[in-house]
Amino acid sequence: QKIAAITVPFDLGAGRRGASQGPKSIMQAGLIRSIQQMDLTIDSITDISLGEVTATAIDAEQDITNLNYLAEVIEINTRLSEQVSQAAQRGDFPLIIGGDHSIAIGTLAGLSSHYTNLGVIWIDAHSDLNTADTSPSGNIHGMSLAVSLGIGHPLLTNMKGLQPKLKPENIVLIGCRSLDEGEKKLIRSLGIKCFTMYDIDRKGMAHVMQEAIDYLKDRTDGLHVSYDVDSLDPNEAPGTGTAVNGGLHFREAHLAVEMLHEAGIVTSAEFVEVNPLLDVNNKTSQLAVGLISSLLGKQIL
Ligand code: DIR
Ligand code: MN
Ligand code: MN
Ligand code: MN
Repeated sequence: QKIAAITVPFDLGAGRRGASQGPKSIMQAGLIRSIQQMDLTIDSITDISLGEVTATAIDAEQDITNLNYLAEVIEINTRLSEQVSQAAQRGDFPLIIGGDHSIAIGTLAGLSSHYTNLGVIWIDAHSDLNTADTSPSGNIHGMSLAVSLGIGHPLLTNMKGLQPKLKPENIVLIGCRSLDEGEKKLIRSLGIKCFTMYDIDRKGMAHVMQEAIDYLKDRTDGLHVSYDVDSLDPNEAPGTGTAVNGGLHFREAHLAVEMLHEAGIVTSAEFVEVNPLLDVNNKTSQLAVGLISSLLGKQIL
């Protein structure tokens, strides 16, 4: 299968700048070389630019309180969703490189029409299930999963028409350790499957991933992996905007994607929130190259 790489140098969904330099830095860390060494074919590399942003899509009637850079987030995600949809249509494996996590809105909008039961594994210290009403920051990267469930501002949830893009029972959260009150309520009320750091400590990553895979494999007809590098411990991934202590270790983080590859059920992936401005010796970009390669099938032996 061919890989359609899509780079999204966008960071206005986050509270601090720098994730826009993620794609360039991950490329410089050798992503393409690493993929080619596995005898995989990269069909195309498409860079999504923000382009000209007019606020005309947002009319004066609409309440945009606590939605930072809404017009820009809509613009980039609309462009991204188009490219992701075309890649999926061609039968390629869409590989999206962010950028902050708000770009999951466009990725999932682009994917959803190609599946009747799209599954998502959301690996993240956060759950990104806020709305403008529950968000402590107004940063849309903390809202992208809620938006994909059809919960949030209509200009976001209505992207590409059909909504919601995901069903709550087709989502698995992995690595959570920083949840806002509204997010906790939503996880409970929708019954979203959630493996927190507690569960990972208690059961081990291998057990957790096997449960997640078994849970998703029969109920879904496609599986998207949305990998926020802040799921890792800040010692492993210092180059990210909202680092939280007590995260995944290097080996747990790799085991997760190795097991996903082995399961053979992944149909698309995105890696987000690498912020080179906060990084130490490009450690986080190099880590991202390793994680992406492992997801695509890189093995030690
Ligand atoms: C926080 C942080 N829950 C917010 N979210 C982040 O602003 O909504 N998501 N950093 O990745
Ligand atoms: Mn996130
Ligand atoms: Mn996060
Ligand atoms: Mn493998």
